[in-house]
Amino acid sequence: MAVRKKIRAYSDEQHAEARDGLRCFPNGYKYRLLDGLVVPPYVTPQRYKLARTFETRPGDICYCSYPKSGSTWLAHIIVLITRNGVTPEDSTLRSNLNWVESSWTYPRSREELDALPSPRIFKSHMPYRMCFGGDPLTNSCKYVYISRNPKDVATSYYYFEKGKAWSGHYAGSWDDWLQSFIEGNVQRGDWFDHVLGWWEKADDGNILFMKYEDLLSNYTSEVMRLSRFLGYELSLETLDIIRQKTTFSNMKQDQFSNMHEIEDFEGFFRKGKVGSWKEQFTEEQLYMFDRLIEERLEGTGLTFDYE
Ligand code: PPS
Repeated sequence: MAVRKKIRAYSDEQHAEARDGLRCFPNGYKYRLLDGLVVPPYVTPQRYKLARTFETRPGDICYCSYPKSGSTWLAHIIVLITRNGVTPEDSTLRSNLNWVESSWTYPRSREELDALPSPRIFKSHMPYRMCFGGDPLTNSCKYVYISRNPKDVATSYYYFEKGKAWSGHYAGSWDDWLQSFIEGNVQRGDWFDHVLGWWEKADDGNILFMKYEDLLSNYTSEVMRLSRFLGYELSLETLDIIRQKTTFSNMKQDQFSNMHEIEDFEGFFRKGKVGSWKEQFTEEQLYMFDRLIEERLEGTGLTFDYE
C-alpha cells in the first residue's frame, strides 16, 4: 500500500471530470449539483455512481459525516482499532482510507477496491439518502456517523474553504458564509438535513451515531462503544495507546496523520476544540442561529454541547 508521494492540489482540469457541470454561487463559491445536493467539483457523477452501487462485504466499515465534524480524527481511531493500536508502516492515514465518491484525493477503481483485503475502510460525506454502498439497511457494511455542533461546524468550514481551489478560491466574508451555510448553499448542503437524515436511522442496527463533543469529553467510553460496534475487543492498554496517538497535537505533528502529503491543505488542524464559534459569531448572529437550531432540532431528540 503506502505511497508517500505528494497529492497534487485540486484542479478542475485534472479532477472535475464532467467540467460542464460546474457552477458558481454569486459569492464566487464553486460547486456542482448531484441529485439536488450541492457537492464539491471533485464529487463527480462517475465517482458518485461507483460509490452508490459499490458492493460491500462483511467487515467493511464506512465512516460518514457532514464536513468539518471530526471525521479524520474518527478515521484515525478506526484504523487503529482494526489494527489493535499499531500504526500501519510505510503509509499515511489517507492511503489507508477509500473515499469512493471523490475523484481527489485518492481515486481507486472498482477493481482496485475489490482487491483490497478486509477490513476495508471507506469515507463518505454524503447524506443518508445518497449513502455509499446503497441502502445501509440492506448491505453488510457497518456505518459510523460523526456529528458536531453546527456553530463549530460553520466556523471550521469557513476557515477550511477560504481560498481553496475546489471552492473557487472562495474569498467571501464570514457574514456571507454564515448566510450560505444557513441556506444550505455550501458543499454537502443543509447541515440540519444531513445530520437529521442519519440521526433518524441511528437505531437501525448497522449505524452508530457519534458526536465530536462526546469524543472529546468522554474519549475512552466512546472509543469502547465504537470498537464493540465494529466487532473488536480492545484492552485498556490498547485504548490508551490509541488515545495518545489520536490527540489533536499528535495528529497535527505525526507524519502518518497530518495530511502533509496533500497540497493546498493548510489549516486543516486548526483548533480541535469545542466552542471556537465564540470567537466568530456576533451577538446578532448568535441570536438568529440559536433560534434556527431550536426550530430545526425541536422534537428530534438530538442535542449538542456547545462548550
Ligand atoms: S473534513 O475536511 O471535512 O474531512 O474535516 P473533518 O476531519 O471532518 O473535521 C475537521 C475538524 O476536526 C478537527 N480535528 C480534531 N479535533 C480533535 N482532536 C483531533 N485529533 C482532531 N483532528 C482533527 C480539526 O481541527 C477540524 O476542526 P477545527 O474546529 O477547524 O479545528
